[in-house]
Amino acid sequence: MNSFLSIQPEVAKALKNNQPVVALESTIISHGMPYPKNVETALMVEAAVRKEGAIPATIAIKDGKCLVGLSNDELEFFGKEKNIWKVSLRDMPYVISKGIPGATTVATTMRIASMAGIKIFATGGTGGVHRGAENTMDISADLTEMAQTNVAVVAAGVKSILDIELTLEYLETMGIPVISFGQDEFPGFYSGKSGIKSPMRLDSPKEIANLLNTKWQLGLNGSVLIANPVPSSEEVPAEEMELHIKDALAAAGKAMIKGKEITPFLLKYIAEHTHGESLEANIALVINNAKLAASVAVEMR
Ligand code: PSU
Ligand code: MN
Repeated sequence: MNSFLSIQPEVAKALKNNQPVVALESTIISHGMPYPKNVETALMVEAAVRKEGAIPATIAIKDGKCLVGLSNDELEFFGKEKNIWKVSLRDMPYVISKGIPGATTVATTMRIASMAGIKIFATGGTGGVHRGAENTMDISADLTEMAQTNVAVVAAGVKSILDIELTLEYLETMGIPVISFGQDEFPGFYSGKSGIKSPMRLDSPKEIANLLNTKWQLGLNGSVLIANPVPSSEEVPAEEMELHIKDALAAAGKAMIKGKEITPFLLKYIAEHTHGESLEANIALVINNAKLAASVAVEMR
């Protein structure tokens, strides 16, 4: 086994016995939500995975190791500590060789999940092609990672702070199937709607499991994006969110926020300017995604 991996005994046992395991990311904890809501959410997400009959494996980096499965103390650490590195793929060798604590993005969580033998991963929204990417070239490494690593991702679409149509084009170019769960429309993260038709639709965890097994048995490498709409009781209308997103983007431009700082900046700005409404939607959708990922993991065996 890879000497940089440290798999929690419960997770290792589940993997060995071919039981369903769902990977979870830590950037959303350290950089995506404020303390203590972030830790409360992480615990609810893990509980949701267990309730569906799967084992949760939250992934992060600490003391030179890729941790697969975190204790409650470790979740608290990653939620509370201020100097946690946001680790995308390019940062991985740096933080591991220096022993810096790091929270893993979708890209890095997928890679570590794959090293551990986990097939499915739940998050809020993936990174993608940013608005204005034709000038900034800001395209998340989440997308290039999805092109090559065989771990499926359940998300509520791509974060609506991005350019959704360009992101879908990029996913098509990379050969990544995009499935909307239970609806024809591609979900819009805070809202179930985006106004954009989804490339494909499936209606049950069993059908999704079947598609994943088929893709990988065909020898087609890479991920599948399973887009799961936010529960309608918790959604924030897309038109309302759009105003906040525009404000947030303007504020980011003014403050000259760039690169890896942009996503955390926008999420924080939006949460503050919607009086927590967007945060509540974000929490509800992550839990909802964890549930679906666990049901698919159960069907995949
Ligand atoms: N979705 C959320 N909250 C987050 C993220 C996504 O609801 O914090 C994080 C994920 O870890 C994702 C990262 O991989 O943002 C993308 O960052 P960037 O755009 O810098 O690649
Ligand atoms: Mn970026």
